[in-house]
Amino acid sequence: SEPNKPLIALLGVPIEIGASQRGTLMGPDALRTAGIGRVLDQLGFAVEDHGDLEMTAVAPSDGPAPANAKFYDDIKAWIRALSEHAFLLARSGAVPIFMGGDHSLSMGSVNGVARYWQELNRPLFVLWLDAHADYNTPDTTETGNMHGMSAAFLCGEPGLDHLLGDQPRVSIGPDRLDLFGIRSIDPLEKKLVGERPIAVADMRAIDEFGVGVLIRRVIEKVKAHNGVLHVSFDVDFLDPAVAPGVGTTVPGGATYREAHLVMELLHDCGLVRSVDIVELNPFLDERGRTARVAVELVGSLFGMQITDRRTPSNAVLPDD
Ligand code: EXY
Ligand code: MN
Ligand code: MN
Ligand code: MN
Repeated sequence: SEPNKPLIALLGVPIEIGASQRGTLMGPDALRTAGIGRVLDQLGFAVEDHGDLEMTAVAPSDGPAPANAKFYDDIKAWIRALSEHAFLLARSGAVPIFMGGDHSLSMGSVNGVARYWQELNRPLFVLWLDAHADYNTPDTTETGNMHGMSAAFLCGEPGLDHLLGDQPRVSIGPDRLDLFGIRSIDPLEKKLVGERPIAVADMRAIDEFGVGVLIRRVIEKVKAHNGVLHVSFDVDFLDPAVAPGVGTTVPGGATYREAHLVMELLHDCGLVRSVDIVELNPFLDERGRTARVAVELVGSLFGMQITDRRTPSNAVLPDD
């Protein structure tokens, strides 16, 4: 890559067994076809595409798979390989963009980058853009699909304790998770979230306060802790009318402009150091429409602006 151009590392993670619907294994290539590399290159980044995560041989089963965690042994292999790779990419100084693949991949991507930031003693915060809380454990899940357990695992909840094997598990803790766009949560999952210090901006909060105020609050919190931000962008955060190509659609999601404003504000804050783009299912998409919207949103996250006019945060948030 050319000198002094900020470096972005693309890594495809073609996993689908964490989801209920097959098809997210085609997500990475759909994002490539929709031009994710070209958009980032045009924004001035040096873009390295590392291809798709290669599957390493599964470690011999180190204990019985937990009940109610479908395809646990296979997902274990993905997560262990991805966590190691994510750690190395973060340590290389690149901004890694993990292209899914279903949301179970975040158990590896976030764990890996969190391991790097822990070495630098910088707290890692996670913004979870999603219709779902993904805060189930094997004990609370109604489906056994592990893409619904990622946030809980990353916050240190029990039930998947051997998932990473001998790799360090770096829990971010519930106080560093922001659930944003939630509109579908299971009863036991809702109870568990309610018992934890998790910041939740559900769709009602977004309707009442607007994404501008709510995202600024997330940014101010990260700044106050001298932290860095990982954006875990589940494409089903968007309204199904905008993003039909996902396996678990829920009506009443973010509009096209709400999603762009989220990304534009995140770009302006300069704190985003890694990204997941997950749950894109080209098999359910309509002529690549969802893949294209996802790539446009990544463009906004990395600096595509309408008029390059920035609004200072104090223009919106009341002075304390
Ligand atoms: N809460 C449901 C479950 O646990 O199966 C649905 C989870 C959907 C997960 C997608 C990735 O956001
Ligand atoms: Mn590589
Ligand atoms: Mn999700
Ligand atoms: Mn979701």
